[in-house]
Amino acid sequence: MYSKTLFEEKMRAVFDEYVEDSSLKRAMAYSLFAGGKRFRPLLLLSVYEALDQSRAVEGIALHFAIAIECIHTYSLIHDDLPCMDDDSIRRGKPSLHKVYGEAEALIAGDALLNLAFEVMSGELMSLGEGRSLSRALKAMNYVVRRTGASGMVLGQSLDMATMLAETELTTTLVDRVNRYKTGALIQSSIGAGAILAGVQENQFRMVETLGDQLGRMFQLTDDLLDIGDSRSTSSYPALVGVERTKAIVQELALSSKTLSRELSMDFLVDWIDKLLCRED
Ligand code: GRG
Repeated sequence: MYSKTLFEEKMRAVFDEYVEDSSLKRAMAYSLFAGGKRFRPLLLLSVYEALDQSRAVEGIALHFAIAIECIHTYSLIHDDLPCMDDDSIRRGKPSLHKVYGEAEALIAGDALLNLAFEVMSGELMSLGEGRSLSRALKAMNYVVRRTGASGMVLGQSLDMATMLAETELTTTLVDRVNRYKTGALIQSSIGAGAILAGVQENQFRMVETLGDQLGRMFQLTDDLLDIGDSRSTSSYPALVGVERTKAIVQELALSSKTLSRELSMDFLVDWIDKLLCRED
């Protein structure tokens, strides 16, 4: 199983291989290697490892995991910009735009998104015609779709609208924002790992449900950590209270543990327990 350190070493090597030296590269690296839990890429890799004993496309899975972290990092860089959430600290350091300026931060985010496509498609080209290629294409399509206008980017747009108070807040709306903004990328990670491992269609539907539950849990635990942040008006605790939010998290933990066991992803039971007591 990949450790965070090993994943970061591999990501550094791929980053250096794909990106030529420039001040843009330094800006991208500032955010990409600023720390972070690497939860999503390690999720993708662990799901792949749990479901594919043959490890036939392990190298592809690694490149997809790196792509997911690039997409996650671009979304954080853009989210921190003054025109969005306006955050000056990210991963314990000044946000990228505070150091490199808004224009360069915007561009570095764009470049990380492109890099994700480059790293995924570059690996596809190394595959001959066959089952592995069709799985990898399907996984790439899944990641790209779930992080775009039918996924994470849509979630950000919905969230911006709620922050501008253009829409009345309801739990249904907040759930929708959470599902897209946070859940879709987590679903992409678990889904891509499962597709690369070759899961069957009926099993994949369960994987998507599990991704959705993990995404909701991740966002709600984040909301609970952020209580007191006056900008978090669209958070669940602000809407239904802390106790009710904690109860929902427990329900999600229970059902996602059951689903993990059914899908032979027992390692997730431990991860879910860690998520329940996360501090960052
Ligand atoms: C700008 C298109 C676009 C999308 C932004 C991810 C996102 C959508 C916004 C970030 C704001 C936020 C609080 C999102 C909820 C998801 C979340 C908790 C992100 C932080 O992820 P962690 O905790 O961060 O995994 P690290 O630094 O550990 O990688």
